[in-house]
Amino acid sequence: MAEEALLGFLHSNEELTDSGQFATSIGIDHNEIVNVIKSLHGFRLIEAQDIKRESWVLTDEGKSYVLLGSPEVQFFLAVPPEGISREDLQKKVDPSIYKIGCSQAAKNKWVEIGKSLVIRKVPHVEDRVKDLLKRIQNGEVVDPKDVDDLKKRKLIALQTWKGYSLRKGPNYTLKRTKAATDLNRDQLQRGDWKDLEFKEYNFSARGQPMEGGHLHPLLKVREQFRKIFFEMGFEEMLTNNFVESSFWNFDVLFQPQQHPARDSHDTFFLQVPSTTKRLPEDYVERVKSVHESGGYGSKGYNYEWKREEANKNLLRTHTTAVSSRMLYLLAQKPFSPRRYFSIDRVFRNEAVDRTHLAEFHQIEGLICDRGLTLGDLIGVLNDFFARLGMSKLKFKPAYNPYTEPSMEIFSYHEGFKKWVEVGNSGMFRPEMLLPMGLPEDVSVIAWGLSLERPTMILYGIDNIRDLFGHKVDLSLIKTNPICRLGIQ
Ligand code: FB9
Repeated sequence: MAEEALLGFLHSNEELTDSGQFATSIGIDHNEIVNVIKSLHGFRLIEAQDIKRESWVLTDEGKSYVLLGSPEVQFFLAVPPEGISREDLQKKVDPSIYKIGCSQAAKNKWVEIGKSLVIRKVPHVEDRVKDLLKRIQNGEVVDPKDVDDLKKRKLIALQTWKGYSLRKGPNYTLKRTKAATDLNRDQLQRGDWKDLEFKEYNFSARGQPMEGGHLHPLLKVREQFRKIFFEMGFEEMLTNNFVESSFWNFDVLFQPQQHPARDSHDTFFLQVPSTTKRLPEDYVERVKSVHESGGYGSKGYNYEWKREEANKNLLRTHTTAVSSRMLYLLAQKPFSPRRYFSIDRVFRNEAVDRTHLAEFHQIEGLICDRGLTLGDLIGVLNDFFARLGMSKLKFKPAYNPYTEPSMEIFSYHEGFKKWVEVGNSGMFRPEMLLPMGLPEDVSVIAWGLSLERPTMILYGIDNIRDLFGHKVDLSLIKTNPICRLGIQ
């Protein structure tokens, strides 16, 4: 109806100058006309120009004064010619009118407000405010000074009306045929496809939102790291045990039993089951011996190593516990070089802050081969981080209980214009490798970093709770962009 009326009007008129007046003339709501105009404009059947009109309309308070009179007149009329006590007047006049009416009537010098008596000062008054409001309601022009006074009293408000003036567009037609949106078998067989007008493809239209599963940013970044490790010939280690014994998490790494990291302030120990059930006894003896009295060229730590300490179960503090298990298994058969990696959760009983929780995902890579040197470690680190887009590295000597030498890894971040610590690395000590049974000329280079740090930087998240945990906004999970790291 509205579409036919609009197209019909333009069929016999050059221009439809005002969509608002047109809507009134055909008795259709202007909003409905506007929707039709937007659709016809989209298909170029019409050309629409915006019209914007501002007009004053009465507020609810203003409308009530047109009906009941202005508060000052209501107040004046409540004062009898002989005067009235203030107490009686307050009972007579509506409380919502009294205060405004009293001040306005006094300001107009219509009444005199004595200590106890209110008297008239004029015999009668004109309700000018009511008259002005009625004229504005009728669309009449009113003196700007009066408009300003009424606006200040919040009796009128400015209303902006938006409409359109219309002309025929390049695709104008008196009756719009519904554009066909697909070509089907019947149309082809009947041949009436020849008479159809097909809707143009809107290549800028956004696709329908995919309702389905969504990957968490951490998982997207993890996939990029897995891809890089696989490209570099690494195999993924099995990391499906959050619970570990202190033996595999610390002792086999030659980490002494009195090391602070093994304290319950830094580590989550389990109450049930508090101890591990089974360890390879021959290997335990070699680990005990290397801690107490060294061997393999090492003098050891010279303390009494306790089995019950090694038996304690904990939540693994690093994925290096997984690396130690893999290397031990590797040492139980004839040696062949290997490249392993792992990416999984680790747990530390440490103070939490904006960027650290009591757990994080550790990424760890290791290469086990004969005659590896620190140069090989630096080389593989440059290759690995270059694939992440970080080509400018520098290394700083560091200390780890289970690697010697050890290096902190730094990369120059062009965005932050500063060096950012991107990981830690080192060569596993002989006191770790040789008790496992690995050949003497085999060395292992390894490095680690976290998954959360790169993910937070890549996704511009500065609080870890927005990325991980029960407060994560699900819309982040649904709408986070794809992650493409480094060389593709
Ligand atoms: O991830 C870290 N930083 C990082 C990594 C990537 C990155 O990419 C950006 C896109 C550009 C940005 C930053 N770090 C290691 C360094 C710091 O964030 C540090 O403050 C936090 N570290 C964690 C441990 O903190 C409790 C990150 C985590 C970490 C540290 C060391 C290892 C693993 C994870 C290790 C190891 C290791 C060493 C030798 C042999 C085997 C494993």
